[in-house]
Amino acid sequence: MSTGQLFSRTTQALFYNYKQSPVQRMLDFDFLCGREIPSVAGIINPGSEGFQKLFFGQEEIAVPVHGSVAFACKAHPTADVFINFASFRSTFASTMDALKQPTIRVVAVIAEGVPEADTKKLIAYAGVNNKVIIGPATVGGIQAGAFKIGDTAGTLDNIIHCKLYRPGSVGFVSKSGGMSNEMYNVLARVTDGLYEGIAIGGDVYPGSTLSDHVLRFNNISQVKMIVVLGELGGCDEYSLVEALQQGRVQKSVVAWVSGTCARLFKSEVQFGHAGAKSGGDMESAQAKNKALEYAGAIVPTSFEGLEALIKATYERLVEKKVVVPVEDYTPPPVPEDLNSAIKSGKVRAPTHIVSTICDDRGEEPSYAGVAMSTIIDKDYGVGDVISLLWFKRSLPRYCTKFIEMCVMLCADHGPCVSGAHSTIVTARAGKDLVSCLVSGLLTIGPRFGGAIDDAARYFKDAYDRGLSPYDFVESMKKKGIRVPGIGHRIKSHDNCDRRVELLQKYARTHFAAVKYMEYAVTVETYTMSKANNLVMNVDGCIGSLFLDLLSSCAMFTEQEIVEIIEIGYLNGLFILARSIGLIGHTFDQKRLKEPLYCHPWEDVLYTRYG
Ligand code: Q5B
Repeated sequence: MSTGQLFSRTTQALFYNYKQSPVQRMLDFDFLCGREIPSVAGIINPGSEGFQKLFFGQEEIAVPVHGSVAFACKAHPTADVFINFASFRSTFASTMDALKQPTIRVVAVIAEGVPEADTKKLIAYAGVNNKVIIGPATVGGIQAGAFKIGDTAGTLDNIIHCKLYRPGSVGFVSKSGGMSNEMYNVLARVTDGLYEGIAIGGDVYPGSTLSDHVLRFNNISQVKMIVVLGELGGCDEYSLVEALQQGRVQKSVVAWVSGTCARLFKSEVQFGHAGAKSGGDMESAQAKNKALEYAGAIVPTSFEGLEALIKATYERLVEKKVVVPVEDYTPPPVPEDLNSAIKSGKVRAPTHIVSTICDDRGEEPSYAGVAMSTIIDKDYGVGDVISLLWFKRSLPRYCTKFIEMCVMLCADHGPCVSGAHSTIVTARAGKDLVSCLVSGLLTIGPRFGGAIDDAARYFKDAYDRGLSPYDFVESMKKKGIRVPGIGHRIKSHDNCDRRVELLQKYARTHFAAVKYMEYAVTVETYTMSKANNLVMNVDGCIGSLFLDLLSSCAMFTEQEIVEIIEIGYLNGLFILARSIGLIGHTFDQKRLKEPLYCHPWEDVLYTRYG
């Protein structure tokens, strides 16, 4: 790096307080410039470590994330620029932390509103320790074709338009970041472009001044002319006047101090920047422009004249062969992010998930097209919600009430059944709620609670084929299959299952037809002639009654009914219902602070046979 250079094509930075967009913009700029290594070596996100996935051209790279400035500097000893995106509240501490690191040479402070007292301390520390601060309240800076700080120069389109992907011959320094963008445009139009541009920031006390950078540019051989854009307020421009008067700047300086309109106001005017306010006469744009011109800068009579003067100065330098205009080329295209390309309609991409039951976009989520507010306003019950989310239609209330009855009646069946037992043992082993619930749910299957779908399948098939109960049960026996929905461990002819009675009574009253259930009853009559406990159980009852609901409510085609049975919707009713009880058993055990369960030895037959 020649004297005065802040950056090069190998400069790497540490980025404090991760913001995806500016970091990605830096990497996109790198790719555009043909840099070989990314300009962001690492990210510092206090308290978190790992990596962030970002793009370097088309390639996805992992940029390391560090939890502290010291760790980051140790991990990346060649990264000598620190880009600080901390808020104004934490800027002082993090900037001071960075300035104290021997590896850090340049610190860019982006935050606005940093207390002046803090900035003064940072400036003092940087001065003694030979470090450069850009900012606060700045967008940063850029060395064309080499390195860019954060959001400097805006979008990729603007960077390409302003030819910032390759170095030109102009050194530019301004207070305003916004005006820098405007000026990069002007420079691309009337010169061979920018070499380096710095926005020192609009605070009263900038970390580095206009003259600091002009003097640097004066030492950079590639910079052939210098453009300065000052602002009313403060006295920063006078140090440049002094440098010019002392002959410390040999290169042509075109300068303009904006804010001449402040004179039109009767009282003191504060412009956008903290430092940009009309103060005494010396601080006026007019006085500064005059002083700069007097000291030898090329100063137009108005901002409108600035572009023409830059052009004339540049052409004179070309004529004198001080500037040999750089040759232009087309930079490589930077791949556009898929999201922005989709947004602008440039590309289309196939979706990876299809969902038809719930839409959470927009102002209010909806279930199968019914808005949440309708569900609440119209007093929908959980059966109506199941109807919408499982069957994608609003079933009549007598149907959804039947669903609710199934859920309520199957919510629990005591602590001794398979599911509850498992959940209780799990809870007593100290496991969390989800584990306890899941251990119980995992017992649901063909013998316990999960026979509803099979009951529906077999009853439907037997009834539709016109099989007599005898033929049906005996054919099942021949195949070695127990009739799903028939049989119970406890319940029998003399110990009826009240749940079955209640559901049957409701269906007989409200359903248009109960042919499948009546068929199941005839099967039950036959199986009970074999054994007292071969009753229609709750699974068989729900399975057969749901067939009746589906076929008699006139809201499903035969094809849809077959699909519902084939997919196996109906075990879902038991799973949903029993989750309520299993959760209850978990809380119960935890509330009782029951110790670890151990099954008694006496209750186990220890044998070597079997
Ligand atoms: N036999 C439920 O059996 C159970 C027969 C059968 C023809 C049958 C059994 C069965 C079908 C599956 C089913 C849901 C395993 C049940 C539920 C929820 C619950 C649970 C709760 C709750 C009970 C003795 C003799 C044998 C068998 C014959 C038995 N079932 N024949 N069709 N279906 N059912 N599951 O009492 O000649 O001696 O060899 O698999 O519908 O899970 O409350 O507990 O809310 O939590 O252990 O209600 O019926 O009788 O297996 O010793 O059989 O009867 O062939 O004959 P058991 P087993 P044999 S509701």
